[in-house]
Amino acid sequence: MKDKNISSLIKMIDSSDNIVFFGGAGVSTESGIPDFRSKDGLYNQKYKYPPEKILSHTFFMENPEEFFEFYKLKMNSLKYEPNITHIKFSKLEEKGKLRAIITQNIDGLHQKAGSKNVLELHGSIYKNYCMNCKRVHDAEYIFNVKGIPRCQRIRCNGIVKPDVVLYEESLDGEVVSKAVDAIAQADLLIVAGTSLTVYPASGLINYFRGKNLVLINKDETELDSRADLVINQSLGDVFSELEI
Ligand code: CNA
Repeated sequence: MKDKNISSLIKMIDSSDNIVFFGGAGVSTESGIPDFRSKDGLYNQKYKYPPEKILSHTFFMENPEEFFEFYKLKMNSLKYEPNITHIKFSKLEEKGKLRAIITQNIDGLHQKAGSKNVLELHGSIYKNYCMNCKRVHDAEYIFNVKGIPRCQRIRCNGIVKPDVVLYEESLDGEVVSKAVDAIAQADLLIVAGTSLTVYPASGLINYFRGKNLVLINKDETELDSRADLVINQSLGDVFSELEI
């Protein structure tokens, strides 16, 4: 017999065709990519500087060499594959039940699982632009080149910056506006695998006016008291129970 909370989630999913999913780093931990704040997360590993400092705009501008050393070592998710949670959300979209995935992740795993309408609040490792001439470079080049990635256009030599939102940088207005619209129109919002501590991304949940707000996370979050259903389990355990 299924767990009571999981049965409630399944009922909510069955009765909705306007689901929006809002996720964070916890969605990809079961693919092997560490999150930030879990006990095995990046914030609990030792570096010369705290990760939030290295991943800031100021640090990038002042110490690009050290930034890229960290970025290439810790943010390279090219070899990872989608897990059961990515796959189930892709299927929900295919069936016409899910309208949008709003993710704080930069790993591209939702798209790798086949999802189409993915709003990446914090950008993606797959987009990289020369800061000088704007030429696009692929992620393989960034992660495999030695030292600071430089523009491959002849005589340009600009630094190629990953299009990921660093601390101190603002989110893309168009992506935010699409995310707000999707959340405001949803009747079921599933929030999962996020500590909800990174702003302004986590504030977007305040736009939800629909019927059911579900929070799925291993740890408690500040929004638990506002949710109609809270499931403190691993996402893999929850979504492997969903038959789609
Ligand atoms: P976070 O602050 O690290 O929180 C992750 C949350 O997920 C924690 O509360 C965990 O308890 C929970 N969690 C971890 N694994 C699971 C699991 N298997 N099942 C259920 N819950 C789980 O990460 P947030 O996303 O909240 O913070 C936002 C940052 C993290 C964004 O800027 C991301 O870009 C950044 N980030 C992204 C990736 C990625 O792209 N995969 C990896 C690491 C960090």
